[in-house]
Amino acid sequence: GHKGVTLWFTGLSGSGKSTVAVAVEKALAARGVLSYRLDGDNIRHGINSNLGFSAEDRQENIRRVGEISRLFADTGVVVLSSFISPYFEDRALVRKMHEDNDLLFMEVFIDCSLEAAESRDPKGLYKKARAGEIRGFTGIDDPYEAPLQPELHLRTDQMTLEDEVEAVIKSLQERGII
Ligand code: GGZ
Repeated sequence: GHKGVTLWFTGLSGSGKSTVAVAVEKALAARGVLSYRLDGDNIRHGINSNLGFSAEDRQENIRRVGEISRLFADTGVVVLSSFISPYFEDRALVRKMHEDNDLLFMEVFIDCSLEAAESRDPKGLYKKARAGEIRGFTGIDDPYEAPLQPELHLRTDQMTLEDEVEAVIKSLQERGII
């Protein structure tokens, strides 16, 4: 068996967090490793549907998601959590929740220039933010505090998805998790 762990993907909207998480999920499944993905799509429409994007609401979003990740990790599953999680302090709290419970936590910085993320703009949200139709959009008029010492740093505007998945799998192997 393997130890439970949370891989915490942090980065701008459109940086590729969910894309990498989906591909890692597939690569783990191919190795017979059970994983579970958490992201805005299954969380912000459900348990966190009462939260918006103020600093306070983002903090509460991340706190709840951190607790959910911790519970899943405790079952031995590899948890793949993808949230912008723009604040150092909020990510540090999630790390502490895991470490206080002897659970592994790996912060994966999905690093992509604002220019590249904005040019992808899959949902047209950057365009709306630039037009002032969305206020407080991360990277435009809201902060993103980049991790200083992430366990993994993936530059998605310079790497292939295949290489990114390989880097994640390799770091799980090096830590003896899989
Ligand atoms: C950032 C926003 C905002 C604002 C809506 N700022 O590209 P997406 O659409 O699918 O990813 C973004 C998602 C971010 O939710 P998170 O739960 O990951 O955020 S946080 O960790 O900061 O709590 C984007 C959409 O929600 N979105 N408004 N103002 N992203």
